[in-house]
Amino acid sequence: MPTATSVRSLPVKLLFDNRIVINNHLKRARGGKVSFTHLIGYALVRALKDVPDMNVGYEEVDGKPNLVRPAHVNLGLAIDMAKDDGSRQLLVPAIKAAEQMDFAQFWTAYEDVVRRARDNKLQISDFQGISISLTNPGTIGTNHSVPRLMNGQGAIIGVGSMEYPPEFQGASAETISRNAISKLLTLTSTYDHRVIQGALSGEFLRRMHQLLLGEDGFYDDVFAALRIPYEPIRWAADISATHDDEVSKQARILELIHAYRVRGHMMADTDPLEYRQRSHPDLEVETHGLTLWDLDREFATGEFGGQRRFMKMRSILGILRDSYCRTTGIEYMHIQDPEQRRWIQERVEQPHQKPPREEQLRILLKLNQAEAFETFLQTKFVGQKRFSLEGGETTVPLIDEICEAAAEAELDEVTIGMAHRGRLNVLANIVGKSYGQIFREFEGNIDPRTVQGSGDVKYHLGAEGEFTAEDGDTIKVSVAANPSHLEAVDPVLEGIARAKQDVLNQGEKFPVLPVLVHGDAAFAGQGVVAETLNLSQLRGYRTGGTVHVIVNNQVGFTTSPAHSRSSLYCTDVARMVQAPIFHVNGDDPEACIRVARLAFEYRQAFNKDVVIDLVCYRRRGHNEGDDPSYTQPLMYDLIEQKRSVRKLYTESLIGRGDITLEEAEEVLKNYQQQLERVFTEVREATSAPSEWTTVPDYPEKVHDEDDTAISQETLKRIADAYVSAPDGFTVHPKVLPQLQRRSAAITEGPIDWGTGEILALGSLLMDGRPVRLAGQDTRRGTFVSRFATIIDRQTADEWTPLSNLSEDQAQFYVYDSLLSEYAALGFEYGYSVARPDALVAWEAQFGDFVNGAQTVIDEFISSSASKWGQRSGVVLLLPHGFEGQGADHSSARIERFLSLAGDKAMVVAQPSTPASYFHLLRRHSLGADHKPMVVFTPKSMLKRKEAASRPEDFLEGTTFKKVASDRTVDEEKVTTLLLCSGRVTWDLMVERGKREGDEPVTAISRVEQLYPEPVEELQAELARFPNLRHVRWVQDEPANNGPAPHFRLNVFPELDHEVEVVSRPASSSPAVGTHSRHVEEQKKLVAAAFGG
Ligand SMILES: Cc1ncc(C[n+]2csc(CCOP(=O)(O)OP(=O)(O)O)c2C)c(N)n1
Ligand SMILES: [Mg+2]
Repeated sequence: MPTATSVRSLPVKLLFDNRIVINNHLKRARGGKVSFTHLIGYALVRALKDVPDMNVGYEEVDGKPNLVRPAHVNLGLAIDMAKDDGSRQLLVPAIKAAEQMDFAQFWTAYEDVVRRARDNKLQISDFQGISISLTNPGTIGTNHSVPRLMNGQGAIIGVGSMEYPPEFQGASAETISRNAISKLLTLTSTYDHRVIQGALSGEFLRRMHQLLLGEDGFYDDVFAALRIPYEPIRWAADISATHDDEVSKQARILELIHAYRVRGHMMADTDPLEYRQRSHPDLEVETHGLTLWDLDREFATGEFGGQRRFMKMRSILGILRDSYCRTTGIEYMHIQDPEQRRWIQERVEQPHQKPPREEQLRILLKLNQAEAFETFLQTKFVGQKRFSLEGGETTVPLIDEICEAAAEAELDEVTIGMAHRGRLNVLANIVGKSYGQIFREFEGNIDPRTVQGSGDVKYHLGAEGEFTAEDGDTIKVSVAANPSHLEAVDPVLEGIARAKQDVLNQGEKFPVLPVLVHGDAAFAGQGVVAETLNLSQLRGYRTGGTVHVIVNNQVGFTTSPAHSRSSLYCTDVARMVQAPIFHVNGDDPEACIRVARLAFEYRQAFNKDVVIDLVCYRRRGHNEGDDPSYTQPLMYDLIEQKRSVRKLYTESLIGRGDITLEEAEEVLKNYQQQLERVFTEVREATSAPSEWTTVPDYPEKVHDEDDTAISQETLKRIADAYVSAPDGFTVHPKVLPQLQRRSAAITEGPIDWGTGEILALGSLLMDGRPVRLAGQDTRRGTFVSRFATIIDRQTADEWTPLSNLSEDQAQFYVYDSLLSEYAALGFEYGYSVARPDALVAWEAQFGDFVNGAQTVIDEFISSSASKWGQRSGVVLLLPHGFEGQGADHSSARIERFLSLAGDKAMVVAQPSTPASYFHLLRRHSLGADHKPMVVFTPKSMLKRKEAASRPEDFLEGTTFKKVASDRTVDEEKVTTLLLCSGRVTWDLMVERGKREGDEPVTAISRVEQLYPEPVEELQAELARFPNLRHVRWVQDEPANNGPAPHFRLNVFPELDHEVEVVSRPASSSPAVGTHSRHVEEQKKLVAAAFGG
C-alpha cells in the first residue's frame, strides 16, 4: 500500500493549562479525569468536520479501485493490551459516529471502549467501519511514529510525546517560564496515498493545531459540555516585559485579586437550573494584560497569600476561583470594616477541603428525609396546597447545619420565622413535629381549644421542639406562626427573639438565634424586609444578628425575576446593612452546609445579620393546583429533565469515590425506610392528637390584683426621681424648670398628661413590671411632653429618671425608634408575645401614620388570638384629635380599630384625663388579660388645664372607669345628656359653662373605653337622669369615622333612649386642610351638640 506521512509540531501549553482547569473542576464536581488523548481525539473529530476528505478508505470492488466515504466518523483507538502470557496485543476498536458527540459524550464513549477492551467485552462490530484511527505512542516517550495502515483505513493520526525542545530540556523552571517556552507535541498523519493527497493531510494537521490552540471555541465547547462555568484559558503571545512592565504587571495581579473578591460572584456557578458560562470583563486575565504565559510565573501576593509571599499566577487564580467562583458566590467587599472582610477572606481563600464522611452522610440522610416527606405528601394528598419544597430540598440540611452550629455553641434557642414554602418540611424535619400530627391537620381536625377562634390553615401554624445535633447536643427550636402576608413575620420574630434575650439577660451574648427564611420574590419586593434589616443594629432592637435564608426558587408565583425586581440579586437590599451575602447553588449541598456554618460563625463573631441566597428551583407549580408551564414554559422544560438533589448528590459522591456503591445502596435503602416510616406513622396515628401546637410555647402572663391606685410614697418617689439628676449632669436650662414643675405637680397637682403617664410607668416598674416603650422621638415625646430620657446639655449623656426608682424595680427600656411603622410595630407585637409580664407600648408620632403598619394590625394584633391562640398585650399609643392640623395630622382612625374589634380580642380606649390614662395602663399591665390595647392619646389636651388631674385621682379608692360620669350636675335637672369621648369633651364643657352657667341642664359623660363596648355602664349612666329628653353622641370626626358607625350598630340599640349623632358630615378625607375652615366646623359642631 502506498503510504506517506505528514508531521507537525505544536506547543501544548494551552492544552496543559486547560486540562488542569478541567480536572480541578471535575474533582470538585462529578469526579473523573480528562486525559490529553481525550482532548486530542476530540480535536481530531472536530478537525474532520472541516476536512471531511480525510475520513475516507480504499477498497477494491470487482478488481477496481474504489474510494469509500463512510457515513460516520468511526474513530479507531489503538489500545495496547498486555496479555496474561506477557505478550502484547494491539486492539483498534472504534468510537462510532463520533461526529455527533459533544465532548462529554465523546469522553464517556472513549472510556467505555477502553473499559470493554480491558474486560474482553469487545464485539466484532466494534472493529468494523473504521476509516481513521488514533494512536498514542507518546505515552511511552516516542517522539513520533509512522504506523502501518490497515486495509480499508485512510489514515492514522499518531500522537507523539510532549516535551520541551531539546535545547531547553536542561533549563530551570524559572528560565522556562520567563522565556515563555512551551512543551511541544508532534502529530503525525500517515495516510493511504491512493485516496488522500499530501496537501490534504497537511491541512488536516494544521486544523488540529489550530483547534488545540483554542481556535473556533474548541475549549469553550469542551467546557460547556462539562458544565464548567467559566471561560477557558486563551492562547496568546507572551507580552514582553521590561522592568517597568514587570512592576505594572505586579500591580495588575493585585487588581485581578481585588476584582475576584469584589465580583467573583458574577462568574460563580450558582444556578442549578441552567448552566451558563459566565464571565465578567473584570475577571478576565486579558483585561489585566495577562496571558497564559504568566500562569507559571511568580508574583508577590500582598496579604492575599497569607504566609506565602509569592505565588504562581496559576495558584492565585486557582484559589480565587475556588473561593469565589465555584458553586458559591460571595458578596462582602461592600463591608466597610476591614476586620470583617479579613475574617471572611481568611476562611474563604483556602484550598478546598471536602467535608468529612460523617458530614456527607448526614447531608444525605437529611436530603432523604426532606425528599421522602415531600414525596409522601405528594402521593397522599394529591392537589392539596402544601407549598412543596421540591427543587429546594437543600433548605433542610442547610437549616439543620445552622441548628447544629447553634447547639454546639450552646445557644439557648433557634427561633425561626418563615413563609409557606417548605414550612411543613421544616416543622417535621427540623422542629420534630410528628408526621402524624401534620397529617391530622391535613385531615382537617380542629384543635378543641381553638373552636372559639377561627383557626388557620396548616402552613401558618407554629411549633416548638428540641433539635438534636450529631454529637447529641440539643437546642430548643421554634417556628413562629405567621399570616399569608409575606415577610410580615420578620419584625415580629425579631421582637420575639429580643424579648427572649432580654429575659435571659446575658447582654452581648445574644443567646437566642433568629433565623428568617424568605422567598426570593418577597425578599426583594416587600418593604418590610428593608425596615426589619434596618432594625438589626439599633440598640432598642438588635438581636445579635439574624441569619436570613432565601429559598430562591427563581420565581414568585408566576412572575419571573425580570419582572419582580430591578436589583441584580433578590438579596441586594441586605447590602445596606453591610451584611455578607452568600449565593449558593442548591444542587451542591456541601457548599450549602459550608455556607451555613460560615454564616453562623459570622453572626457569632460580629453580631450582625448575614444572608444566604440558596439558589434552587421549584419542581411544581406555586401550589399544588397550579400548572407552571402556562407561564414559565422554558424553565419547566428544564425542570422536567432535572434529577433531584438527593440523586445528584449521591451520584457525585460515588463519582468522586467518596462513598462506595454499597454505601450508596444503604443510603437508598434509608430513603425508602424514611418514606415507609412516614406512611406507617401516619397510618397508625388516626386518633385525635393529645397535644396540639399552633404556636410555640410562650410564657403565661402572671397577674396581680386589678388594684390600679398607688400610694403617696410611690408618688413621692417618682417626684423625687425627676429632680435627682446624677452628679455633674447638666440638664438643659429650658428643660430643668419643666422637670421641677413635674416633680412638684406630682405631689401638689395639677398633673398633666405626660406626668400621668410617667406615674403609670414608674409605678409599674416599682411593682416589678418591666416596661418597654418605643416610638419615633418617644424619649422626649413628639409634643415635648414626656421627658423619659433627658440629655446632658454639655456632654449629651443620657439620664432616665425612671431607671432610678428603687433597688428592686424592673427594667425600663425606652427607645427612640427608627422611622418605621410596619416593622417597628411588628417588633413590639412580637416582644409582647414572648414577654407577657412586660408592659410593651409602641407610640405613633401621630396616630395617622399607624396605617403604615396595617398588616400588623390586621394580621397579628386583632386576630392572632383567634387564629392561633397567640396572645400579645402590645399597647398602641396613637395621638388623635381634630385640631385643625389637616387631613393627615388629625385621625388615628378610631373607626378602623372598631371595625376590627371582635371576640373581645383587644381593648380600644380613649381616656380623657391623665388619671384615666394612668389607671388604664395599670389595669392593662396588672390585670389577667393579655390582649392588645389601642389608646387614642391627646395632643393639645396634653397641657389643657381643664383636662389635668389631681394627685388624689391616683391614690387609694380610684380606678379606671369605662364611662366617666358627669358628677357636676343635678341629676333631676338634666334634660340633655351628651355622650362623647376624648378631646371634644373639653370644648363641650367650656361651651356648657358659657350657655348654662351654674345650673346646667346638660350632662356631659365621657366614654373612656370604646371596646369592649361599655353597654352596661352607659345604661346605668342614662338611668341616672330621670328627665332626659335628648341623648346625643358628639364626636369631632365625620359621621363615617370615629366611634359613631360602630356605636350606631352595637351600642345605641342597647340603650333606653334614642341617640342622636352630632358629628361633621361624612367625608372621604378625615379632616379639612385650612385652619379657618376647621374652626368654623368646630363651632357648628359644638353648637349642634347643644341643640343649635
Ligand atoms: C404581602 C403578600 N402579597 C402577595 C401575596 C400572594 N403571594 C403568595 S406567594 C407569592 C409569591 C411568593 O414568591 P416568593 O417570595 O419567591 O416565594 P415562593 O413561593 O417562590 O417560595 C405571592 C405573590 C402574599 N402572600 N403576601
Ligand atoms: Mg420564589
